[in-house]
Amino acid sequence: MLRTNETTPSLCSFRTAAEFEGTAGAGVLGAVRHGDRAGPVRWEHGRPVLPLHMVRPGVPEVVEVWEATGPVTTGEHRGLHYAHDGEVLFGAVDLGPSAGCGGAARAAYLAAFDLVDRLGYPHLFRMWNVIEGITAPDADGAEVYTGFCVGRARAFDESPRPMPAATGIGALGGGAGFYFLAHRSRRAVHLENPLQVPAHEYPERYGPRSPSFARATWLEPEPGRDRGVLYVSGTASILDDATVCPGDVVRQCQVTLANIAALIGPENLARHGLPGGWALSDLRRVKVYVKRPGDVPVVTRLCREEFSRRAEVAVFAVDVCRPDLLVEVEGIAP
Ligand code: 3EB
Repeated sequence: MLRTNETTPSLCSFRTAAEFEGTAGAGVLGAVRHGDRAGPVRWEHGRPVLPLHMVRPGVPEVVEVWEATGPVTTGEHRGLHYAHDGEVLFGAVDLGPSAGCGGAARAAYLAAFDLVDRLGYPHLFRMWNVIEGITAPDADGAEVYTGFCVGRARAFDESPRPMPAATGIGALGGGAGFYFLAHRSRRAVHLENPLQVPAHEYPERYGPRSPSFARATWLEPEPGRDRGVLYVSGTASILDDATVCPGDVVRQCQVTLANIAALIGPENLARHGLPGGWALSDLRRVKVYVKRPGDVPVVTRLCREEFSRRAEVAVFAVDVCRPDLLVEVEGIAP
C-alpha cells in the first residue's frame, strides 16, 4: 500500500533484552546488543546479532534492532555475518584483538564491499566501528585507532566508493568489530558539516591516514513518502579539525550539539541539494558516548534538554577516539 505524507521509517528501534528476546526474531533483520560482555557475532533466532561490551555489570543492556520489511535471507561471507530483506542489508564482523587490527580492518572492509556489490545493495549508508582500547598505544607506539584508520583507508583505496556516515568509538572489551547497513535501491547522499573539516581531509598530525567517513548520510524517501531519513555520524567537540574546550565536558557537549544542529539544519541540506532539514528535537534513536563515567549525569541532562521527550536516548560510558574528546553523539532524524 502506498501511503503519502508519511515519514519514511528509520528501520531502527532500541529494546530491552527481554523485549528483544520476546520477538524471537520476528520483524528483525539484525541486532546489536550493547551489554556487559562482548562476544563473536552469532545467530539468535536465525538473525545476526553482535554483542558489544558497552555497559558495566548491573546496567541494563540496550538492544539496537534493525527491522526487516520483508522475508529475510541470511549468510556468512569472508568472516561477515549478514541478513537482507530485499531492501536493506545488515552485516557485522569481529576483527579480533584491537591491537594491530589494521590488517583485519582492511580485509573485513573489503569483504563488506564485496558483499554489498555481489548481493546488489550498493548504497552503503551507515557504519559503526567499535574498538576496545581505541586511544591506547599499539605495538608501533601510535594509537590503536590510527592503525584501524590506516587499514580502513586502504580498503577504500582498493575498492573506491563513497564514504558513509559512521561512528568510531571505544568499548569496554571484546577487541574490534564493525557493523553496517546498505540499501538496495534508495539513493544515499553523504553530507559534510560546514563547521568541520571533512574527516577524510584531517591533517596528517592526527594520523598517516585520515578517518574514512562522512558526517551524515541522507537516505532518499520511499516512493510516496516524505523527507527521507538522515543518519547522523558520531559527532564530537571538533571545529575545523581541532578538539575544542578540552577538559570541559559541559562546553564539549554544547559544541557537539551545535555541530549536529548545523549538520542537520535546512541550510546544510540545501548546500547538498536536498530538501527539508531537521532540528535537534527531531533526532530519534540517539546514542551518547561519555569518556568519564562521572560525566554521565551532566551529559544526559544537557542532551535531554535539547532532544524531544520522544527521542530514545542511550548513554554509554566508553572511551572516545581522541584522548581530549569527552563526548560523542549520534542519532537518526526524524
Ligand atoms: C571525529 O569527528 C570524531 O573513525 O569512523 C566520529 C565518527 C569519529 C566516526 C570513525 C570517528 C569515526 O573525528 C570521531
